[in-house]
Amino acid sequence: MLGYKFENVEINNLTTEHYNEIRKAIPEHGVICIKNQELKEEDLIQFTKKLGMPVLLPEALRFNNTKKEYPELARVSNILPDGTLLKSHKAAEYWHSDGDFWQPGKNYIYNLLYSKIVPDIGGETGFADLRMAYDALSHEIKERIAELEVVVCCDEIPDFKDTKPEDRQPDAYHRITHKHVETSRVGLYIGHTLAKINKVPKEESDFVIRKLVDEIENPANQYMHKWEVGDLLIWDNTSVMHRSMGGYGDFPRLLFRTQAFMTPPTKQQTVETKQNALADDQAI
Ligand SMILES: O=C(O)CCC(=O)C(=O)O
Ligand SMILES: [Fe+2]
Repeated sequence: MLGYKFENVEINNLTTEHYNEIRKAIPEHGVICIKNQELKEEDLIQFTKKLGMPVLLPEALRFNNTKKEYPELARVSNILPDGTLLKSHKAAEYWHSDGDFWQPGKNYIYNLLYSKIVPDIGGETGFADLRMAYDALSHEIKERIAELEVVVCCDEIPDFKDTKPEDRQPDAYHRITHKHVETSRVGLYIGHTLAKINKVPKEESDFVIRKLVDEIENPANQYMHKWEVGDLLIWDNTSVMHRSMGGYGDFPRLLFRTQAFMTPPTKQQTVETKQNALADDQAI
C-alpha cells in the first residue's frame, strides 16, 4: 500500500529496531512520513548516511544551498538564504523520479525531504505508485513495454537548465518494466512524463508513454502529502514518482532535501527486520 506513517520515532535517537522498520517500510510502501522531527542540517545528513552513500549533486541542483559545509543538502524553497522571497516561484511541478539521469543502478536512490516552513495554502507533494500503475495496465500494453527502454536526456530536464556543461550526464537508458532490486515487485520506470522510448518511432513512443502516464496520473494510484512542520518524508525513486503540486502562491515554503544511493540491506538486517515485521499497516 502506498504510504506509511511513523509517529513515535525520533530520528536523532533511533533504536536499531526502529531503523530496521523504517528501512523496510520505504521500498514496501514507496513513501513514508516520520512525524514531528526536530532536525538540523547535520542531523538530516547523518541519518541520510545511515541509509546509503549520500548523493552529491552539482551546485546548481542544490537550489541555493550556499552552505559549503553541507554539499549533500538541497534547499527546496521559494526563500533565498538571505530571506528574500522569490515571487511566483514554481519548481518540480511535473511528475518525475529524482536521479533518472544517472546510469542504470546508480538511479536507485532514496529522497529525504524535511519540512521547516509550510505554506498556508497548497504546497503538497504528490506521489504516484509505479507498481500500482503497472498493475493497472492492459495485458497488451504490458507486453508492448516488456523489452522497451526510455532515454533520459539531461537537456530535457528543467532542473538542468542552470547547470554547467561538465555537470551534464550522458544519456541514460532505463528498462520501463522495472523489477525492484529488493522487493522484486514489478513497476514502471519512465523518469519523467515527457521521456522518449528508445528505438521506437516518435508517434508510437508518444502513444505508449501516454498510456503509462494515464495510470501515473490516475488519482487511484496516488497519494498527496499535506505537509506539517517537522515531517520527514522518505521515498524510493524506483517505486514512486513525485512532483510538487504547487498552488502556494507567495506563501513561504522551505524544505531540506538529501538523497542516498540505495544499498541492499545486510543479511543481519534482513533477519532482524523479518523478526520485527511491521504490525498493522497504518495509513498516512
Ligand atoms: O517541492 C516538492 O514538493 C517536491 C520537490 C522535489 O521534486 C524534490 O524534492 O525532489
Ligand atoms: Fe524531485
